Amino acid sequence: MLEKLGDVIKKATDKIANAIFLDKDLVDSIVRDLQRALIEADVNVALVKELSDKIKKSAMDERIKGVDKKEHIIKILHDELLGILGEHKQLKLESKHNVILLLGLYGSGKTTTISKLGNYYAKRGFKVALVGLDVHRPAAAEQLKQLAEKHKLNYFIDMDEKNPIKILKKYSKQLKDYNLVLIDTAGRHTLDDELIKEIKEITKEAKPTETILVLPADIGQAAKQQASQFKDAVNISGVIITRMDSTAKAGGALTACAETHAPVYFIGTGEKINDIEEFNPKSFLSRLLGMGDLETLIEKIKSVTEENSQKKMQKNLEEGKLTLDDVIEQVKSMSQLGGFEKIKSMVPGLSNINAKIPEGMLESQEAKVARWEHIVKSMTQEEKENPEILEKQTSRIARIAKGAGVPTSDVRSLLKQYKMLNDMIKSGVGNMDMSQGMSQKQMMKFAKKFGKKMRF
Ligand SMILES: Nc1nc2c(ncn2[C@@H]2O[C@H](COP(=O)(O)OP(=O)(O)O)[C@@H](O)[C@H]2O)c(=O)[nH]1
Ligand SMILES: [Mg+2]
Repeated sequence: MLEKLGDVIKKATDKIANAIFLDKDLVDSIVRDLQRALIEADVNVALVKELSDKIKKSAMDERIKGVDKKEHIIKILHDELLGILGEHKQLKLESKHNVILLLGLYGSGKTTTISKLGNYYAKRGFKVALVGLDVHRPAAAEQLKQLAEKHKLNYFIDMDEKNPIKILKKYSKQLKDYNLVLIDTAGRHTLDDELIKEIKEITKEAKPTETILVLPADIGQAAKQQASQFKDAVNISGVIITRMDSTAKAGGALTACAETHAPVYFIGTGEKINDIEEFNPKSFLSRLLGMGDLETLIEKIKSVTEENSQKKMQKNLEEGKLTLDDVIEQVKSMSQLGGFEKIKSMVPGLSNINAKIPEGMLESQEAKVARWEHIVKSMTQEEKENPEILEKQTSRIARIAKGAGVPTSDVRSLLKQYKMLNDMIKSGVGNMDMSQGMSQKQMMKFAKKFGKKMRF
């Protein structure tokens, strides 16, 4: 997702940071690279020009000199990029009853997003109901049903009813028992009068607390026109951008929404149920710049791990100390999170390490994790909490292996995994100022230490 743009911005900041003389030629060449990459990401030319002018102006500002100047330019670049990404606004949810209506054209990702949102909020304790009002395509209700059943979400559909208002009326009483009602609607090829009429009728009946437009990222800056059209016709409160993973034009879609002042609540980053995240321009930018983002990682971990182990792991992550249970939980969650590659881009510093996990490797982890769970069960409480004490303790390791019915090499491999993740968390997250990212020096040290070891 926007990797190329991220690379160019990273390179630009490196060039600024490493320059001995920050002369006009250098600034011009950096700005040219940035312009090209931003336009490739489909960001509006006028926005790009504004951003470049500001960078050039601050670079040539004679009042700021030396290191201050470098910092100043990087800060301007950061702030300008943040500016074009828009404000951070979250979906407003009351504890009692919320009705969220999802709108959008054909194939924008409404139904997929409904199930992702349902799953996301069910994991956060909401009692969720999905309602299918796409009455025009016969397969639509079936798709919603399948997704809901797969992810154990309650759903309300009526395959024989062609009037969405009647469906709403039919279930209105039952839906009162849910504190989050997510409504899937029909799309069209364009926003025509018929669609507007239908949406207005549904709105009148359902009284949504939030009306969200679903936009696919691949339409790029055309998102601006679509967002404003929908905004004019039916009062939308925010946007969800889907398919961020499958296009280089996502920059256009994001900045277009900011231009129309339509807050982006969530972004869809893949086809799987957990491929959705709250859009926070600041963390998005940090990731784009390769600074990593602990907040988002923790958010993701939250949605795929059990409620009570979450808090503990979050605390442990923040304190830079993992337990063996956390390690097992983490490896288990990885495949659900979208693999190590995805996690890597979220942990500060890790994104710069060239440690690739071979594809399919994570799938073969399940059996291993099961053995690890046996191993942990064979440990004493003290050993569980401080696995360090097992280092070089051959007899203890043999005892644990025997208890778990596994070879000692398995115990050692778990201990190694534990040590690696723990060290990684400690040096990658623990001592870092999140707003600054890692320094070049820290990064090199880190990469040297872990680059080769990053194997499971
Ligand atoms: N890669 C990717 N595909 C997505 C994402 N969201 C939706 N899709 C796909 O987009 C297609 C259309 O989605 P659907 O939910 O049926 O759209 P709808 O017509 O608006 O309900 C499906 O093939 C989805 O799997 C996403 O975030 N990433
Ligand atoms: Mg649909």
